[in-house]
Amino acid sequence: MSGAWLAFDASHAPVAPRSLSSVKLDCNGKTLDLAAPVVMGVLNVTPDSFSDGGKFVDAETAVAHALRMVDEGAAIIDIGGESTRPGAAPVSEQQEMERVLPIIERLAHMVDAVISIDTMKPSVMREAVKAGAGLINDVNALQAEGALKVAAESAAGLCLMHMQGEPRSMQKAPHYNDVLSEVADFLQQRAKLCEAAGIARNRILIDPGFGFGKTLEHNLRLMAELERFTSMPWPVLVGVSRKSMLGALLDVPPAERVHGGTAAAVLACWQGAKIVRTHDVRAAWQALQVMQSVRRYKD
Ligand code: PT1
Repeated sequence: MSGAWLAFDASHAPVAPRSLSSVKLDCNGKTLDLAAPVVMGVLNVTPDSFSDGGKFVDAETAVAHALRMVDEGAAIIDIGGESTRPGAAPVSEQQEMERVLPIIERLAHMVDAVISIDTMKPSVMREAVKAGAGLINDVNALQAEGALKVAAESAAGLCLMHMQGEPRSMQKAPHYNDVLSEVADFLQQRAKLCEAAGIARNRILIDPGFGFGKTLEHNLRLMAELERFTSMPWPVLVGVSRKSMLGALLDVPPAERVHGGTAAAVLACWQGAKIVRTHDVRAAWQALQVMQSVRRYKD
């Protein structure tokens, strides 16, 4: 008996293949059912966000946009106060807190959806969870000093993402000898470190980090071989929405990449990804309803 799902991690007792078991993510008191893929809606509260630049800085507007995304089918709202798109500059801790905390505080009482905090800073993670966030989404995979401790002391879910370099310079000259192995090894190592720190497996997500220190070819290879990641023991989140990999393929500006991004979301979830991070919730939700309806008839 040597299915790939067993061979991957022999140190743990065999479990049913993912396709036969229910996948749940613990998010600080809320439980996300990932038996079927779900949509994470993007709520940027940065003045320089690449695809909805500055539109949601005002708290009222941000809350209204979040409510609309929930209405459109988002199971998670991902709130970010520091842009991580290529070339973006870092912001101060205080500025980031001022942007995200008022919105988390309001939303936490208004929606059943899980509130996610998109941050690399341990202090922001801690305050956001206190304010009601159920998921810590860290594009730096908890590598900042103190981040792992804050995560371990919380009961929040965690998304560990792969990035080569840092947002400001990551697209200058991305290089890998073997992008699949390097990204997979990194994510496995970070997830194992979390588990060793006492974080339960059902609190952990992994994310190959599309567009984060990757050429178009790297991104396409990761997408084509996503099963390399979805066969690992942690549910996979993907974010391709409006990114320049789509721009390179379609030659259109971010707001016109919705259809291409929706196709990419389906490709990812067909290969077993469980969460799609997107600006275009309605489109992704519809596409995933169709995909999942078909998938139930497979095998
Ligand atoms: C992501 C992600 C994220 N992406 C997770 N969090 C962004 N877990 C922010 C471009 O190439 O994929 N996973 N948080 C947004 N970052 C980018 C990166 C935006 C690249 C645009 C590009 O255009």
